[in-house]
Amino acid sequence: DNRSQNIDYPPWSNEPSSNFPNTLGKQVYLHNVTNLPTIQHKFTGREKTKERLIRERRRNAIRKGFLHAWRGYTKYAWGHDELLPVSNQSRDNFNGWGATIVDSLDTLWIMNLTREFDRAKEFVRTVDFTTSENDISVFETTIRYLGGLLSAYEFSREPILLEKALELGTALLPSFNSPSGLPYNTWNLTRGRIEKSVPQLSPGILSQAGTLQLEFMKLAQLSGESEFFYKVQNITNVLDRAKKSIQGLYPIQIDQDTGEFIGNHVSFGAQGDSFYEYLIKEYIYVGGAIDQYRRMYVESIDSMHEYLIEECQVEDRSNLLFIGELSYAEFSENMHHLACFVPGMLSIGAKVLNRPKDLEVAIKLAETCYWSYEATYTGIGAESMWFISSHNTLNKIERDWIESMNKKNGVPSGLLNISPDYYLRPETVESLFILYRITGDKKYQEKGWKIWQAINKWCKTPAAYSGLTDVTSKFSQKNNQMESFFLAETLKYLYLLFSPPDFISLDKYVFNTEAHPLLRMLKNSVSHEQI
Ligand code: DMJ
Repeated sequence: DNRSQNIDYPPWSNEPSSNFPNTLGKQVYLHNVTNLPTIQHKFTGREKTKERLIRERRRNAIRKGFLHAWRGYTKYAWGHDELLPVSNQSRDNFNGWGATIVDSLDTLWIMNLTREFDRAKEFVRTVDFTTSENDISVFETTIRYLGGLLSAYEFSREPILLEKALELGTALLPSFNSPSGLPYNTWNLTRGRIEKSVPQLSPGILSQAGTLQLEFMKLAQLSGESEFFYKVQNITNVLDRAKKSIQGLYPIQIDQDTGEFIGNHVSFGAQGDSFYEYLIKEYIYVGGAIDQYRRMYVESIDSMHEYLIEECQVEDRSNLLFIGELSYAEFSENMHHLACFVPGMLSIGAKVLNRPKDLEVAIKLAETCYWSYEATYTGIGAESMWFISSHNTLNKIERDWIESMNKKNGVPSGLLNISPDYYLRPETVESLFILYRITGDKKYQEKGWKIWQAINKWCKTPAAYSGLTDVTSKFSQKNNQMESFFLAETLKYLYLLFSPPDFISLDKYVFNTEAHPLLRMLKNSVSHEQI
């Protein structure tokens, strides 16, 4: 039975007690917040002057890159969600609340861009987060806007940022009012659920339902309203209880009416990814006080090792592993760029839960993610790759034919197929940053620097940075997109990779899936005094 032992006997109480100083709102006092094993490598010894100079030069280069993107956005797209970095127009794909501004707030703070931060903060004051013209994505709104506001609030303590987070969190709550309590994927803040009559058109998505918890728990902690916690805890409980054919592997679609999974497609890439990431991060956030998250994470990772990790067949690279998918128990050799967050997640979990094998696998998966950059003409990794696993039974003639086609098309050897576009995604540099902080191995900084050089070379436009249509080709076009996560995540992780290692320490913060750092609970820390 893989059901939680904790659901009916929660490890929190609703009686104020000085023994339980950490709270998730006024009604939830966490009993057992502990100081978990440390995550970061013990960086001892003084940095040599030459090394410091190189590191600082690189750090400044990333900051300059950020400013280039930011200035292009402010010049051509201020107040809109995103700049279109080739045509210098804008788009409003996140309800026109200025997604790039809100998503960038904490990066501005971290990079010490104070004037820019103040201007962005004043903009936030003008946004009405209570109404929406269109249906909005509950997940994207939560990770980009709510996460951005909460993180920036914890850094700056500017009351308006918490006020706006509370306004937005409150406006989103009705989207959880399905029969099971799982959120609808999209919600109209003004009119409610428009497509209610055709629920079969939009079953719940695992990553969307399972990646709200950190933000709503933090909102409960900071606002005093435990309701936010209860809502997302219920989602976790529904996912925990729903029947799975393999313990720990959650299908990516779930019915909001019944709370049961639909179909049997399992992925650590699109539509699954950050659900798994949040299990370990929630556990870390509450200082281990809610064991359910650890148990669910361990169940998932144990099954991931067993069913989803395989060896690649890449020439001259014997050690590379990749993470595939399962579709109705059939292994699929497809790995998305999105899944390159896995090495970071695994290595954090390896430290906190003392699981050395997870770190070994993380290191190998990170090698594969880096290889996916190194092996293309542009030095940038593709959106999706189909590997040839070591269990694949292709014969030599078939292999030779594939390799000759790969050569002709610029596809890295060892792949069956590729989706060659690039959206300025962060996952690989995210994992490099985390592995650097965990192992102290400077090779991760070198890899990150190479990636940045490639991005700067291929993606830079006169106004900002753009994604690409084909990372395998010297004729790659720019796709005229700069998602807000480029400023929120990709550039932040690169900047932190070249920052002193105790700056935004992983032992103090947990990052939401959009790279917004949130303060962790520590034993004896008092929630409302943390801010
Ligand atoms: C971001 O919005 C988040 O990192 C999310 O978890 C996945 N997709 C993008 C980045 O690729």
